[in-house]
Amino acid sequence: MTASETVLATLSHGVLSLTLNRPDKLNAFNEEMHLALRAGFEKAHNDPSVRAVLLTGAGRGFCAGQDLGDRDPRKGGPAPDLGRTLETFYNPTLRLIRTLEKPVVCAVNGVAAGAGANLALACDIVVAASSARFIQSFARIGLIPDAGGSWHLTRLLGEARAKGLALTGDPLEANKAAEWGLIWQVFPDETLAQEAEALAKLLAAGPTFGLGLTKRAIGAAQGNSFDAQLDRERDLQREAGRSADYAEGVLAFLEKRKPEFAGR
Ligand code: T3D
Repeated sequence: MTASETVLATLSHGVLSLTLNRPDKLNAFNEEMHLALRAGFEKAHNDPSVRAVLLTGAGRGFCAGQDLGDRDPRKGGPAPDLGRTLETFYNPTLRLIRTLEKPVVCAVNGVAAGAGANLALACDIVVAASSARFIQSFARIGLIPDAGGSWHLTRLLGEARAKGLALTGDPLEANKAAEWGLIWQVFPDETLAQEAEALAKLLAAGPTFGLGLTKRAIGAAQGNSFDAQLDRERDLQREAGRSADYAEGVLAFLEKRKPEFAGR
């Protein structure tokens, strides 16, 4: 894993905590932070001792998207190829998050703007501080919602709300985001970190093999017909039914004790 101050990484109780750490820039992405975050999610894929991931930001913001200091037109030269930067830096990490067969909790501790907002939306369970805001800032600088934003907003909110947010760039307060179904839950600012950690620990101690398959099933549902999805559920349930976690879950129920899941 890349050692970098721009993303702090710790592993405890099966939870890999990744903290975006450029607080003076509201954790805007530079290339170093991109690579460090990607290394974090690669570790989550490759290390069986990681059972869940908790993503958050240091300081008063979650993430302000691309560091616009690195896109300063006054520096001269040709216009940047933003298709290339998405393909090289953003998209690999977003794909790692979506395909990770372990739960990813995102604790949005403050403003989440541009690709920062959409990074949060790519995570499985998004919780936010009550003071947090989600801003599709792209509209303010002539860009389109990227980092999966056009996909998540449309699916989670429907076209009317997706277009309202994306075309105006108006901030969406955390409470309204939860009310609209964009995120899971809102906590008071003072308790967000503690609540998010407790949730990540709970998931990490759970039947993570089955939780990974659940992620796969829900991901597939987006593009499947009902019939195709029933077939998919049959196949995934077959896999889940062969897991040690399932045997342990049933046994613990019958023996009236707490299950001890191994994530296998
Ligand atoms: O380029 C590509 O590769 C394509 C991909 C693009 C993806 C994108 O994310 S494009 C969208 C980029 N992001 C934005 O447009 C958001 C810009 N930031 C803001 O609009 C505001 O900062 C916020 C609404 C997020 C927060 O406002 P506020 O008033 O709470 O804070 P602030 O004072 O504006 O920001 C605090 C500091 O962070 C400030 O620095 P300073 O003046 O104290 O030295 C500000 O410049 C810095 N900062 C905030 N966002 C960015 C940033 N610095 C660089 N890049 C940023 N995105």
